[in-house]
Order: sequence, then C-alpha cells, then structure tokens
Amino acid sequence: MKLDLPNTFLAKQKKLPIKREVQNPEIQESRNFQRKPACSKPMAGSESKGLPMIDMQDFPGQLAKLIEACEEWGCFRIVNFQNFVPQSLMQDMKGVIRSLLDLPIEIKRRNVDVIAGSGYMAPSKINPLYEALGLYDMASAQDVDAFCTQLDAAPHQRQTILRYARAVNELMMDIGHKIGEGLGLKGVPFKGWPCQFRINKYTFTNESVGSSGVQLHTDSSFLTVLQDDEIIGGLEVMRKSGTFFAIDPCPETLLVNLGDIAAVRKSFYYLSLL
Ligand SMILES: O=C(O)CCC(=O)C(=O)O
Repeated sequence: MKLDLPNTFLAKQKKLPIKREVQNPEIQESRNFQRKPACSKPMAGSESKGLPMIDMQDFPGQLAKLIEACEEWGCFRIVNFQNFVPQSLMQDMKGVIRSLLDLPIEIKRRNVDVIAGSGYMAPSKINPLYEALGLYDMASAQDVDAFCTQLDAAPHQRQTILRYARAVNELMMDIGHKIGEGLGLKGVPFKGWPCQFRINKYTFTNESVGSSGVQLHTDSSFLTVLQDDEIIGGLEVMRKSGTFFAIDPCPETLLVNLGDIAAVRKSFYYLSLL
C-alpha cells in the first residue's frame, strides 16, 4: 500500500463563500450566508457528498477505507472522535479564539514566530483577507503557556487552550497511528513531532465574497486536522483530475488533510518514518 500522491493532489484553497444576502457587510455572522445542509448530522458510515467519512470508533474495520481516502482524496472527515475532543471543548475553544482574534493588533503581534510563519500573520498583500494566530507546538505545555502569556489569556482561556491542545494532539497521534497501521506500520513513534496550531480568520465584505481567502497551497505538515465552521464553507481541495471540490461544512466532524510529508512514495515513507 502506498501514499503515492503528486503534491497538486493535496492542494487546497479557501474561497470566500457565495452569499445569499448580507444585511451588514461588517457582520460576518453565519446567519447572513447560505446554509449548506449537506451534512447535517453525520451517521457512522455516511458520506458527505462523496468526501469519505471515517468513523474513529470503527477500527480496524475502517482501515481499508481510511487508506483509500488517503490515496484517492488526500483528505477525509472524521466522526466519533469525541473520546479525544469532546464537542463542548470544541465549542469552548471557538469562543476563546474569537476573543483572541478580537484583541488589539499590538497584542496579537506579540505572538511571534518560533519558526517562519508559526506566529501571528497579519493580513498581507498576498492574503489581504486572512489573519492568523499560531502556536509552534501544541504538544509542548511550555509553548502553549508562552502563547497564552503573549496574548494575556485569562485563566479560563488558558485552561481551555491547554485542554484543547492536549486533546487535539492525542487525536492527531491516533489518526497518524491508524494511517501507519493501514500501511502495515505498527507503533510509528509520532510522540515528539511538533504539532503546529493555527487559528484562521477571514475578513470579508460584499466586494470580497467569491475571491480567495487564502492562496492556493499544500500543507507542509504530515497531517492537518481542521475544525472548520459548522455553517460557512469555502474550502476547496484539488482532485486528481485537477478540478476543485468544495468541502461543505459538516457539524460534529473534523476535516483531516494529508500534508506534503505524507505525500511521498512508499519507499521514501518507510525510510523517513523508521
Ligand atoms: O481555514 C480553512 O478553512 C483552511 C485553512 C488552510 O487551508 C490552512 O490553514 O492550511
């Protein structure tokens, strides 16, 4: 079995969603935008318009489906992962990041890079609608602590960020192990791999709806786990054919995307992991 994927296969872009009506362009509340009930309540084994849905509670039963999703799509949604990341924690975290992104720019700028691009990214010429906060390694309590200190996080915010970071890191390792197992590799030592955390915000108005929220890119990571908005879509992934496929919102799921490190040939893959 191999993950034999050209880089372009994993490419994705963020298009700001087509609006139905905008009462106030300053307000980015989801109620103003078209609802896409493509995947209102995912059931184990159900599909979201073709994008594979992997049931994290059904292993090894889903191993073949997982590997097929990696090979055919380079991304998939997961369901039934709440033993790692409870729904309430996802909601709490959303509340925390909303307030962090609302902080004054001078405070957000304190979120400095550990490696290039790992910290705060202000809207730029290339990505004028995109802003992000970042944390280099969410597996490191020290890094999480430093991030919270930079942003003057209140004790309850710090607590939520710490819990979320731990939970998502555990989940990422579990997904990594499952992919490894599907490839016939048991016990791949993912512990110690840095796990970057990014909080993305797209600011859009009437004029910018339909344009790119962030430029076309692949992820340089092994895996990306994305907690996306439950209502507003916009993410598109490139299929093997070169056409873009819209990833519709799907509440109570997470999107997993394979990055460049996963997109290497089997022989190299074995070489790099063992
Ligand atoms: O924010 C999104 O929905 C996608 C973000 C993305 O592609 C990325 O952070 O690499």
